[in-house]
Amino acid sequence: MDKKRKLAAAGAGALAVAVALGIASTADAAASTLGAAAAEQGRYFGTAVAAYKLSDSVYSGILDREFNMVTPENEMKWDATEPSQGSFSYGSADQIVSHAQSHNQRIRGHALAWHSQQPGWAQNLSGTALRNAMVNHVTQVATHYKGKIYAWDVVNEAFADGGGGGRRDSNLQRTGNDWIEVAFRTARAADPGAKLCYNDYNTDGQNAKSNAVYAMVQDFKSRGVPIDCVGFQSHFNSASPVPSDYQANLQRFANLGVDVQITELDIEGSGSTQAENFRKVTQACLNVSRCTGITVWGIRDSDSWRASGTPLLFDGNGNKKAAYTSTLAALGGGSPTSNPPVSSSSSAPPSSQPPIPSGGCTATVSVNQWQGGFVATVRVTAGANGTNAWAVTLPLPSGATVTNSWNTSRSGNTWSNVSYNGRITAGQYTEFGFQATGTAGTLSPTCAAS
Ligand code: 9MR
Repeated sequence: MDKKRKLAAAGAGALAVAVALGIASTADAAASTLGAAAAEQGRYFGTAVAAYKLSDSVYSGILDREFNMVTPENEMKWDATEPSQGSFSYGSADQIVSHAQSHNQRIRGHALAWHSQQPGWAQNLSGTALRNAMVNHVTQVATHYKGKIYAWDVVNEAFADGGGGGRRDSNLQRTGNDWIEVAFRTARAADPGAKLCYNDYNTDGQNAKSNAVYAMVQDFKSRGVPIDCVGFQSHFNSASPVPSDYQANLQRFANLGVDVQITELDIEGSGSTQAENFRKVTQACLNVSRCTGITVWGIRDSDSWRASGTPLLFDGNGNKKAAYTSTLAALGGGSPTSNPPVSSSSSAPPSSQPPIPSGGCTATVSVNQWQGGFVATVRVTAGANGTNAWAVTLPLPSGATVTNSWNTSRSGNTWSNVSYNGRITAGQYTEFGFQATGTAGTLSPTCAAS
């Protein structure tokens, strides 16, 4: 039998199994969207969003179908959120947050402290007055969004380009070299449940600039300055291509004990070259276990800050490009035959004898606890036969109250898969999480698969 027919036969066998078990076909098909495919890999797939475009139905249709993480493109920046000193304006950012929350999308906050897009009044401050204004800004904005943010870009683009390996000159830098750690400590105090990231560009490969960021993260880790993640913007074009050591660079940061995230991905170009570049970047993230997700910097080419370079996954009409297909395939999604459902029973005898569906699953939990609350991330790993669906039993101590959750559906102490993350290939995992008030204590999850 040739390869194609073999795959088709395996697919048909698995379909019969699914029908015999009464399992919804959505749980069995390879994930057909970026967000669902990434979730099956224990990761997210996000995009930058502009509030004023949410009323465009093509735009929001793609957003809500494909993405499960959202970064406000400009709406949470200093100029937008504090246009005059001490007077905060959250309208557009709140619009994005409530849209995301009602569509099961998490939020990357961007950006608390940055030399650019400062309101005029801040640009005119210096010294202690600016330092105090920055601290107040971080406190106010992080408090306003407390409990709603997966990760904050606490500090953005603070290092200089070129070979010097130093800090970028800015009014913030001139308040003292410790301004970055002050911003991180302030953000942690305001929203202890959010991951705190340093975010930059031209740090995607190993070079003087990324070495300087690396040294800062290493220093923060050794002195207990709170930092949880590093964002790699990943704006690529022919003058600044995907570096050959991209994955190695992500890995060396992950080895410092932080998550890494691809935060503003766009790659100028078209056709198969662009598709291959997106595949490479996606694969690099998948190959680094602490690479928790990928965000592209806009939905359609026409939404891009560099629209003329057509750097995104959808064309101006909202059609999927070759780069979309290669990205989805790299995530393990796509047409069912390209990634046939796992079931040891696809070659099992006829349906009178129901095939054994499961090789079981295991669940582990990691907790980020702070005074009064915690975030739990639960990893569900499939046993030898893979899973079609799973349920994790996780009793919480009394006094703990869940305030929100993601990638799961909860009933009491039982946390189940949702439509897009029930099927896990043997040995692979997916992750879900929740935030709660109270104290986590020792959590002991148990997992059941079908
Ligand atoms: O995409 C953003 C664009 O709409 C703004 O005009 C621009 C202004 O600074 O910022 C763009 O987003 C930037 C991001 O916030 C930080 N990294 C570089 C991004 C592209 O310039």
